[in-house]
Amino acid sequence: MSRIVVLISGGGSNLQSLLDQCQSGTLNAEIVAVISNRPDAFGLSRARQAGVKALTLDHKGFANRADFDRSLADLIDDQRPDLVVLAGFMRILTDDFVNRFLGRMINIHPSLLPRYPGLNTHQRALDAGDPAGGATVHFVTTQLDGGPAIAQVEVPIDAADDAVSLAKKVLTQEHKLYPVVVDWFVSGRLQLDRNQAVFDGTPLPKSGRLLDTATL
Ligand code: NHR
Ligand code: GAR
Repeated sequence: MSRIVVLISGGGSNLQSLLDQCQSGTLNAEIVAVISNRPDAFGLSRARQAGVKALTLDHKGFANRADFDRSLADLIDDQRPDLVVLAGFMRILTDDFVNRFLGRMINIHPSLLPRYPGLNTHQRALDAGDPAGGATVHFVTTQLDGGPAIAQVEVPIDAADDAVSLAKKVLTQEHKLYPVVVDWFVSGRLQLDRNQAVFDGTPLPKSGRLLDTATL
């Protein structure tokens, strides 16, 4: 069974969705550890509640990013994961770190990449008058939120939406999207090949596969 390490910084609702699907057997994988850079992250309690090892590596205890990232990478390697999953992890990772886990680390980002890499994505989509927001799962590369996309979901933006309501709607879809992509990876259907995401032997389109919210 595939071993997964999940990195978080906060609430961990995406983590919860993955924990639930591992627990129910829908996802044929074991979350062997959850690591947070913030000691107060609620997601750590979710891990403990599920009987999963919960670890904190506080970035505030390090002089610089390179030192923190080396310790984090060593801690991850200790867990012998097949896949590293970023789920609301809020620290930019150094090139050395990314290269250690290249091809076996994915992130979920709350926008329709390549639109709005970085932070504050929902407000930026609203300010631009976009008809839809969404989320993207991508391989993590040294290009921030610029690694090859694997899959997306779209969420329509209504006139009444603000950043909070849109974030909530997108997050609900993230909870469905992320386990699907993790399943693709652990079942051997998904690879990173020469900076392209390959699914069932076929390169995926630039923005990944668009999954229909109705069938997720
Ligand atoms: N690192 C690399 N190299 N590549 C990616 O694609 C990464 C990454 C690290 C995190 C998640 C990403 C997101 O989905 C992610 C992708 C944090 C920031 C950020 O600016 C930006 C993007 C993402 C995560 N972080 C601030 C920093 O200085 C701190 C912000 C805070 O602590 O609240 O690290 O959006
Ligand atoms: C999610 O919307 C995720 O896409 C986003 O933060 C939220 C985490 O929620 N990630 C980022 O913004 C990464 N910079 P969760 O902790 O409840 O899963």
